[in-house]
Amino acid sequence: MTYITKPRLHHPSLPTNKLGYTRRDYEGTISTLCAGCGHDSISAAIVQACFDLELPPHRIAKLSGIGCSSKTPTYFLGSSHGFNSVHGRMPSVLTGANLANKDLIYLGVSGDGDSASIGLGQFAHSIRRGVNMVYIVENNGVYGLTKGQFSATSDRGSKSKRGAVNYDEPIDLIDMALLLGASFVARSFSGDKAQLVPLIEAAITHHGAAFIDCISPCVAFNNHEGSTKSFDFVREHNEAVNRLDVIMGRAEITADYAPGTVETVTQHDGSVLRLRKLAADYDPTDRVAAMTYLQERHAAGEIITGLLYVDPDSRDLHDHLDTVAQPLNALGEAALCPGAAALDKLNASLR
Ligand SMILES: Cc1ncc(C[n+]2csc(CCOP(=O)(O)OP(=O)(O)O)c2C)c(N)n1
Ligand code: SF4
Ligand SMILES: [Mg+2]
Repeated sequence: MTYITKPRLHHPSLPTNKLGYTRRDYEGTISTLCAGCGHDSISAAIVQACFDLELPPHRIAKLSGIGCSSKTPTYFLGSSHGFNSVHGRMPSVLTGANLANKDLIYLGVSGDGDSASIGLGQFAHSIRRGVNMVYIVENNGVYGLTKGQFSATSDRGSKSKRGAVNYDEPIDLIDMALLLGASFVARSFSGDKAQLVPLIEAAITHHGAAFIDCISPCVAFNNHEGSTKSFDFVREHNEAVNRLDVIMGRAEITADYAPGTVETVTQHDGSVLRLRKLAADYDPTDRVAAMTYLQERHAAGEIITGLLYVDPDSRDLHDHLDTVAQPLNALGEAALCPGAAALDKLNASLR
């Protein structure tokens, strides 16, 4: 038996959203990950975000590669579409699915091994193409599933469980996402649900490539002294630049804040991101300044979290390709195959 179904019994007075679903309706099977694994907290945050946004589960497609992180889509959104692909290949499968049916919400779940090693090229191209998706890397700095080898995001000088030192420079997927043109970039920590849930909600409402690097400690192989991805290390070095609220449907903003401490960003679909500034000089709409700030703070040993960059006027792959409004998988044969005369005309226009 490769999965354990959750018992359907639950408290009769669990809150429901406007679709009539409880939080349980967004869950999957029982997790088989190690007790305490950070990845399970990310699954719980995804469940909460989809419940809060009142998303119909059948409108969501979850895709992943290979790894403990990539196993997690089995543990959430049990009624959604799912595709568990090959190691590092989630982005191309997601891109293809998105091109065929742009009406679904695409959730790509990956690991640091899956995205920063074997899938680095795939990660890069899906981001630079602006595929409309939420791409979450559950970053624990190791290959958890294959028993704790250093991954490409392990910091130089950090130590494995057995004391071996990593001499390689790390790849920072946030730096790469910014450089490659992602229109939404955030970093969070699996141990900070209050920060992570609104970031996932904002990423879902974002139109374009939304990337979240979520530090997610591996309790089996990378939670010891000498690791920079352990619960203790991340808690001690975590510096959030802002705190986010997502307001759907232009609801009135009622909370009171001191002038200058709140920044609002209105997205494509009318949703408003309300950012309570924790670092006074941080502007999440300035890509170049964000890159400089992150490099400087990284050199000072800090792990910067929060919404790091957002482009409110973002475009996606379909905008770039100027595809028709109707999803391609819903077009009939006549539209997809306009016939020899139309092809002759096109060929003639290119001569
Ligand atoms: C083509 C291929 N190469 C190697 C492997 C072996 N393998 C499975 S998972 C994995 C690394 C997983 O690490 P990560 O993506 O960080 O996920 P984690 O388990 O840490 O969540 C590797 C190397 C594989 N399954 N397929
Ligand atoms: S090996 Fe690590 S990443 Fe995998 S389930 Fe266990 S704690 Fe999580
Ligand atoms: Mg990993």
